Amino acid sequence: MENKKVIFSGIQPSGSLTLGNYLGAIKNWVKLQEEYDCYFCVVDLHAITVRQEPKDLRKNTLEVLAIYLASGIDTDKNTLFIQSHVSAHSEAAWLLDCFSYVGELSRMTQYKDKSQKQGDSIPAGLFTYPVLMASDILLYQTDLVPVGKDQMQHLELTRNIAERFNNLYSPTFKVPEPYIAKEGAKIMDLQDPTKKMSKSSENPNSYILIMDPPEVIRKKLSRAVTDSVGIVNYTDDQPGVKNLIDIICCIKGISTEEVVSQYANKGYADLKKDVAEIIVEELFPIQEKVKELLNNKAYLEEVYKKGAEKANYISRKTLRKMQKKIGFIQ
Ligand code: AQP
Repeated sequence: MENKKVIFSGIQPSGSLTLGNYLGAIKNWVKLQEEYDCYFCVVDLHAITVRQEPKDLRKNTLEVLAIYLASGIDTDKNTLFIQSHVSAHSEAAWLLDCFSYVGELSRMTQYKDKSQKQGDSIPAGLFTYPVLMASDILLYQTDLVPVGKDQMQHLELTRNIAERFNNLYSPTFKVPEPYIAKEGAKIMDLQDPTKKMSKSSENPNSYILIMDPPEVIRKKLSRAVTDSVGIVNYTDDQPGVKNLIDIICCIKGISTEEVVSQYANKGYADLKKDVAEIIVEELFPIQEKVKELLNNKAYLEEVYKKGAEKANYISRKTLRKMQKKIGFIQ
């Protein structure tokens, strides 16, 4: 365990998780757990940057944890925990807020996008979100962070904050690198394939939820937006079809060329039907396991308590270092 590189990653319980969260994050994590010392977190503190109904937040938090487990994340090999159970995250975030600049935070494109939807009352937490993310990562002396393109800017900011702190005092944080997965694509919105599939989208037909029943998955796929070309090609000019091919490749572990050749004499209806069945086949066993786990709250509690204990121990060490260097009496 000691010599393994550290990985940190998390998902917000800001809704029920999508096929994008599964194929873009969780499915890859299962492969990482053999080689790395992984911290997989349910980032509930991040979720409240947008207003959440308390009962939904509780439900979604446990569901995310159950999905991690049901997808094959092993509690003996990894540290699985709920972010709000480890107070060092909030404490370190305040300290790092004081080492971050308004200018650099204003340049974050996710802030620009998300704040536009908030009208005049933009929560300050939405603005400082990347500093909390920096704290999440830096507290565990993380080597690698699995990130999609959308999160690269936040990781770059984390690296800048870490270097700034290290230069001002003395080396305190490991400066993390991005981990770009070999497999795993960006899964796009089924109704607007130029946008990423997102759990907070207003149109339920635009996403597949990990917990969607088979008939719902089939219906959503049959309504997926394609184009008028009529031939199954893997090209940016046919983003809807490209997205369906990506989904097959991610689940089956085959190349885009293989998929295209399989559909040489077939149309979009066949493609959509097959994609639906492939998704159902992949998700069904996970759904059954999630339901079983959600009926066993005592076990889930055991998992998140054990994870919080380890995460608290490790993160406190870094937090104490930060406090000491800043000049707080200990
Ligand atoms: N469509 C996607 N394709 C590939 N990967 C995706 N991820 C999310 N959507 C896709 C990956 O899931 C992890 C974290 O997700 P998150 O829920 O913490 O934040 P997010 O990226 O903002 O996801 P959503 O669904 O769009 O959430 P909301 O709607 O609440 O903002 C990351 O590894 C991300 O790459």
